[in-house]
Amino acid sequence: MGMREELQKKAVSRLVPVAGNGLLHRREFLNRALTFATAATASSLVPTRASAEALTEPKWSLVNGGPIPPYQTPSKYASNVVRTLANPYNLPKVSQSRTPLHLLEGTFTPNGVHFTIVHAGIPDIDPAQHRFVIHGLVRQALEWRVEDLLRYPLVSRLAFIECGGNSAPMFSPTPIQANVQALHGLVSCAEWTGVPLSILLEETGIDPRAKWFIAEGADAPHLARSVPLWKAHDDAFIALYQNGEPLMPGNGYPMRLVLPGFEGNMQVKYLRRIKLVDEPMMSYYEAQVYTEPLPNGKAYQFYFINEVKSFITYPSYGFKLPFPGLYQISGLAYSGYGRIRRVEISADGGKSWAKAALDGVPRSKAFTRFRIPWHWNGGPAILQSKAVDEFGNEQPTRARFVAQRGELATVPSLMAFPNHHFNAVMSWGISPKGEIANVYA
Ligand SMILES: Nc1nc2c(c(=O)[nH]1)N[C@H]1C(S)=C(S)[C@@H](COP(=O)(O)O)O[C@H]1N2
Ligand SMILES: [Mo]
Repeated sequence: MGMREELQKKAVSRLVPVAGNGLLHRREFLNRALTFATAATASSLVPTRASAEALTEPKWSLVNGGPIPPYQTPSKYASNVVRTLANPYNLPKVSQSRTPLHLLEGTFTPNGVHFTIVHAGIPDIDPAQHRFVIHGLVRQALEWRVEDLLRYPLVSRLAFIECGGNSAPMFSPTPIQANVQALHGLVSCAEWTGVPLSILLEETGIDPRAKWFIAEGADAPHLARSVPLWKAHDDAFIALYQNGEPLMPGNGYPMRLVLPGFEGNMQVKYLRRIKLVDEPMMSYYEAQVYTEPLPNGKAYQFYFINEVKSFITYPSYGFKLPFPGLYQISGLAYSGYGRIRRVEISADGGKSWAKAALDGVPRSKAFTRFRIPWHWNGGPAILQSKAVDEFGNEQPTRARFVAQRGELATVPSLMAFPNHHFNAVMSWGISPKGEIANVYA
């Protein structure tokens, strides 16, 4: 046994599993600092003895560095942390780009890699000429320019946005081997800043007959969706900033509707008008595309809320565990209803569960990062995460989900969305070689 293995073996022998197949207590590392302070011999869980090389000056520390660009982009060594494009040649059809969630940490999605879906390309909107109108069943129709909106009290909040078609490959009858980005990359989370819609509606006045509002974008598809009016009184807002800077062109510049927790398609970008109406308009995207086909041949209409969901981002398909030992499981959980209350992790395909540590204070309708240490003994394992939100909504098993919502008869293409709103428990199978596969458990 090498020195590395010996050091790690010594450290691992002190770890106490809390659930089957090597799951460790979520506070193992914090507790360890206490218990190990009194231990006679040093032992590290990720061990390498300090080498002479590590104590030598590296070459970049001996010369002047490069210039500062006006707008910085990631290190060239992190050039793999990019979106994947479904329509790279910008053919006149829908374009999707997926967030590399398996290469990110924390809970904010950087603006450069926030997922984007546009149904007819990214419009080139001059903010000085853009007008936003509220009309229909109001006392008085009003319009605003960007500079007008900026004179209102702005609010900032975290919110995830998820396309209803995210995770659609999970409806496949057999598991599709693809990474987190390909399977679940149509969700991102940002801090959005803007003006509450309720404030603007106070100014236009609301006709009591109004029950819905239709939001429409200024881009070519004139994407329009009906939103129940209660959402305007609740937490809908017109966002102008994304993670502190003006909205990105792909995410709605100069303004978009944010409907925290609602399906991405309703969060109309390039927002041009909101019309108050007494009934939904049954637009293409709500009557045809984003309805929910059910096994009995009927469809679930007006499926607005993205339900409680989680997935493990590491380890996941595409990574390989190099040797048995200690690993940190990490992933994302979120619910369109509110806060994440807890996330449970299994390493034995759902037979036993342990609570993951939640990073920071879970925020409503936003990403929550979960983590738990795991000692992989080199045998087969199935990793799963199951999130529960503050209202007790729990992610269903895939079997239960599919019984209610159906699955596809044939393996779909990764880009097709033949069904929507998949939120069941996901499973990563680990082979004794350390290879990771999408499995149904
Ligand atoms: N005006 C307009 N709004 C739009 C779209 C669009 O093509 N045009 N795409 C919708 C879809 S399908 C989704 S999933 C979300 C994606 O938001 P994002 O691109 O900011 O991630 O925007 C929605 N709003
Ligand atoms: Mo979407």
